[in-house]
Amino acid sequence: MARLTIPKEELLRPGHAACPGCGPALAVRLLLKGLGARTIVSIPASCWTVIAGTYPSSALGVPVLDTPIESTGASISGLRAAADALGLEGLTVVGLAGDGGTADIGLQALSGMLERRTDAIYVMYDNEAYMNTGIQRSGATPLGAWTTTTPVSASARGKAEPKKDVMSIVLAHRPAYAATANPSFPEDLVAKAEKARAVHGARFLHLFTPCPPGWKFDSADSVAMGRLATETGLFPLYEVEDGRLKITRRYSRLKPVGEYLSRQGRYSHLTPQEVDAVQAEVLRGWVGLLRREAEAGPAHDAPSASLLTR
Ligand SMILES: Cc1ncc(C[n+]2csc(CCOP(=O)(O)OP(=O)(O)O)c2C)c(N)n1
Repeated sequence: MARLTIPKEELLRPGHAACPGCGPALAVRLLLKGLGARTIVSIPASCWTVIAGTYPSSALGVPVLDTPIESTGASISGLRAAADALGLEGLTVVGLAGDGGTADIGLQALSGMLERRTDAIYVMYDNEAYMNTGIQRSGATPLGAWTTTTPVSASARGKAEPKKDVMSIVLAHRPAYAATANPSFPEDLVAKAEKARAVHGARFLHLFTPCPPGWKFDSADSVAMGRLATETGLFPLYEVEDGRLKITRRYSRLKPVGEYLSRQGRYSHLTPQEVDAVQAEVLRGWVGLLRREAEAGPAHDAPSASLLTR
């Protein structure tokens, strides 16, 4: 999957309003290098609304539609219908939503867009909380993580529930293309964006995007944090095309997940036993992914006629 060169054209301009070390900013900078200038982006209420800024001084070199937080999926379906009605050729329609706007508030509209096979790319950038409004937990916040609504106290240990598996929900809709990507692996991310652009139908990208203020780590460490997430197996890189899953960054040995958790203030309360529990969960997920990749046929294949009664 890795490619050798990354396009030089910058569609995220200098002077944007992201925090230092912002994972979502880096991820979208790379994403747009892969998607190219003939792209229109629908952005719901999120950090990215602020990062892009307001018309006419947008930091993005592509047209932007600001939308209500719950409506990303519906809005890109509308944009696609409008582009088709106007006969606009070669336009890539993209929704760019946070994990709160995707895993929780916009899930219904995402499901509708996937089920209708809307010819568009839905991108979830995952900073694992509602960051723009002050670090509230989302469905995508991981187990044990501190947020302002999952405190750590004598009676609470951060988020009590595991991270919502949005990719599995998406894959149940049988999209034309879906992939995870991480700006700490830029060639892989750009290659997946290029591939997503080339495929037609409903497409989905899950981008892992570290957030220094929300996760409580030094802004200089964003790229290192992203690398660790994948090298520990916590955020594996893979793609699914026509139901076939392929791991795009393979490791024969994973780093211990403690190396990742111990560098973030949101996990500073975890005991060794709690870290062990996360480790066990990560290994289960990795083994499940390997198994899924090794499955003989794609999930979309027609079942064998021998399964039918006669
Ligand atoms: C229906 C609705 N509820 C709440 C809000 C307030 N709000 C604006 S941005 C935001 C955070 C969105 O979080 P996420 O989608 O994870 O993106 P991030 O801020 O992390 O980039 C919220 C809750 C809103 N705009 N609309």
